[in-house]
Amino acid sequence: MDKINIVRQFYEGGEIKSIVPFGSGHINDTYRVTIEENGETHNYVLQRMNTNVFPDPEMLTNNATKATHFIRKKLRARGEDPEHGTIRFYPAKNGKYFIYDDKGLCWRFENLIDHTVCYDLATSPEMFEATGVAFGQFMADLADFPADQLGEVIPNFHHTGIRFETFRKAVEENLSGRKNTCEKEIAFALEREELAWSLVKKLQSGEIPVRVTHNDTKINNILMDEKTNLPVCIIDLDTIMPGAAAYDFGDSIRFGASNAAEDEKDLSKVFMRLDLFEAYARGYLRTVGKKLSEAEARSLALGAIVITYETGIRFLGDYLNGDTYFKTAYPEHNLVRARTQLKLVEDMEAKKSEMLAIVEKYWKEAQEN
Ligand code: GN1
Ligand code: MG
Repeated sequence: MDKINIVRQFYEGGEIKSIVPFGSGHINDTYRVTIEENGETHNYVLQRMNTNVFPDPEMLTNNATKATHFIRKKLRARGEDPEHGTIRFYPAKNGKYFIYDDKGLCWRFENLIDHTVCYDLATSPEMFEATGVAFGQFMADLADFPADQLGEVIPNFHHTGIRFETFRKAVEENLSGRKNTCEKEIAFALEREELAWSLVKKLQSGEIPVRVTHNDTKINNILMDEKTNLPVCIIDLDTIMPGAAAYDFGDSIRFGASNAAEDEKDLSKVFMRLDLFEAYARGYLRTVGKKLSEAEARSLALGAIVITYETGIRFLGDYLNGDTYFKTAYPEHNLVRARTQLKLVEDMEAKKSEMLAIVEKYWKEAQEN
């Protein structure tokens, strides 16, 4: 079945003008579909889901449609436009939100909100602060979402302790035979086992609460208005699951407060910008700070280090396994990604007291308002 026929399973109207690769995801294959209808041109997203990573598309689409439905109600209550603030998935002719084609590949189709763009890096502190507001609002909107309605699409997704064990196994097995090319990085990662368990322990002891979280809060998972560069809509709801605020906050910092791309080869360019950290923390804590305990607020700074470490050992583990999980554009891609993450961990460790002071400042400010 070609892509036009696949689109037609979901959408019958108009004339399909183009279907082109879109976005920078590491897991699914994403295409932008342009359709001309009644003299207007609209864009849509066609996605081939990676069923090795997401083996249960039914659960996946269930989670995403339930969460968007819930958020739409919140937007309506605030007088905001629900069609603008959330993605809408289209049911296929089979009545489900996904189809399998004749090759057994799994597809879904959704709208792409007009006049929006995605960024891989924050272009200004103002933009990043607004991103903090958007993800803060997202968590606040889902605060009363019944977590038991969400399937765990990828079990233990941000259980960094289990991620560490998986990484240690990848080192031991050395399936790719590449271990000798990354001894320094492996040693750096193995030395930090304690970090892997730090947030997990806080969750297990109840020091910080379990919340419904996005779990992939990269800045490129927000559609920005093409004119104002301000957030319009949070996308990629594939990993909405119970989790911790610290992981979501931290993942935004890992990706968006870095001075360079996730796969920058020149490590001298890779460090965390404190001005961007502060901008995000301000936006986020001014939005949800009042709902967080002091311990939870303090865990946000640790969250940035832990999720960066987790992402680093996932990339390095995949490199050692022979690149079976993340898409790569060249043989060392996962190693290059792992190096940026571990460099960021080192840099954040050095800046930890400043990060803590910033979150405390905005958390306290939020309690007074
Ligand atoms: C993957 O495909 P993408 O870019 O949305 C990964 C995230 C990682 C991210 C690293 C399901 O997300 O967990 O943080 O790459 N998603 C999954 O950039 O594993
Ligand atoms: Mg994702």
